[in-house]
Amino acid sequence: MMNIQKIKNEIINYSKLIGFDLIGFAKADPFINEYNLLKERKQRGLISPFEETDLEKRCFPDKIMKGAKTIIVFALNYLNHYNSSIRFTKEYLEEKKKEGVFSKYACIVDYHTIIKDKLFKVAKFIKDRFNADSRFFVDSGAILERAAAQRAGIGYIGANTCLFTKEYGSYVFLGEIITNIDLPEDEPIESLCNRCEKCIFACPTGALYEPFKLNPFKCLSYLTQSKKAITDKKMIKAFANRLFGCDSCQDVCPNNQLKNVLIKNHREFLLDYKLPLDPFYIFKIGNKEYKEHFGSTPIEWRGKNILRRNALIVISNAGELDKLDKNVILKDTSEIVREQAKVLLI
Ligand code: B12
Ligand code: SF4
Ligand code: SF4
Repeated sequence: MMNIQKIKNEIINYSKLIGFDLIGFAKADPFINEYNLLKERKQRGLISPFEETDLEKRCFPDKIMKGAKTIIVFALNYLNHYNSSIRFTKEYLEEKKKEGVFSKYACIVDYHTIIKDKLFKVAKFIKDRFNADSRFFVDSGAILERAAAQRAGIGYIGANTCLFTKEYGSYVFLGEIITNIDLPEDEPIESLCNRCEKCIFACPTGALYEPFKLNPFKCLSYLTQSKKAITDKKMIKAFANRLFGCDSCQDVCPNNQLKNVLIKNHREFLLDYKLPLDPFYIFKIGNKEYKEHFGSTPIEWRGKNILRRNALIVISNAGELDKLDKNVILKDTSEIVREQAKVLLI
């Protein structure tokens, strides 16, 4: 068997060659602190539907792969010349009041596809070159990606619960490979979170109810994807003109200011057209146009009517609901849109 440091270097070199920005290695040991944290979250009813409910699976890597020895964590920067100018600050949202805004991760090509493709290649490389088994994950509820990234020295977790890298701030997607080769681990890095709490003050809904603690059900990133009408008037107001996703707690962080972070401009994330931002157009969008505009973005999988529900809220928050025919929107073919219309018209 080849020297393990050499194997590690080969994996790093190959991963960089196919475009990953950061690669870190961690032991596939249990995540005990996180297990206790998740048990507490479960008791408080704070596990979102996007998460695996089997906490053992999430915190004990050998429950997802027998003989797991190493977790290799990958980060990919997603800022480019199209999305990096979008800043979810109060001023920016106010300036764009009559237009909708998409968060930076949402208005580009779906990261699941891009990262899965790269992880598949690395897993194949590991199999072909070292005859070792691996399993890969991106955004699957089954692995705590931020905790794994922290352990692998990719970055640190800030008070807004995001994983920050020194190079790219928190504007990175994460992916992992769990393998049965025992590779040398990397050291966690020092945190640059100065606990200024700018992220907490910027959160418009109180979802970040204390540093490092997030209530997913109050988070606008969650609510813009939820399959129910938003009934709480305070939440509706806080929605402002968000069409999908929320970046407020990231964009205000001193460690995420564009002068401090690198923009990689990975071409594979770029759409070759601009997304429509007019909430009226989006509200009336047909299936064909929805597919054309959003088919390759991460917005697509939630379906057209969730985006139309969000557009209706944006129109209402801009004080322009009277431009739509009340009787038509109350009889919309989509139940979620009808329910939202009822709430907004009361
Ligand atoms: C469910 C989920 C959501 C939910 C809940 C988010 C949450 N914070 O829990 C919702 C829909 C709200 C969401 C929103 C977003 N998400 Co999300 N989400 C996930 C998912 C599937 C699971 C997250 C999870 O396990 N949450 C449960 C909590 C307990 O875990 P945690 O966030 O890791 O919490 C850690 C900290 O709280 C920390 N901690 C707790 N106490 C303390 C104390 C101290 C002192 C310290 C240092 C740390 C610490 O330990 C916890 C465990 O690691 C992951 C993918 C994955 N499998 O990990 C993506 C993931 C976390 N999401 C991601 C993204 C991009 C987002 C958004 C930025 C999207 C957007 N722009 O709208 C927002 C960010 C909102 C935010 N502030 O977190 C990326 C994050 C990348 C990064 N750089 O951090 C991930 C990793 C997906 C990916 N593969 O890239 N998400
Ligand atoms: S805004 Fe301040 S408290 Fe929040 S993550 Fe950034 S440095 Fe930490
Ligand atoms: S993504 Fe938006 S709503 Fe969610 S915690 Fe951050 S600022 Fe709050």
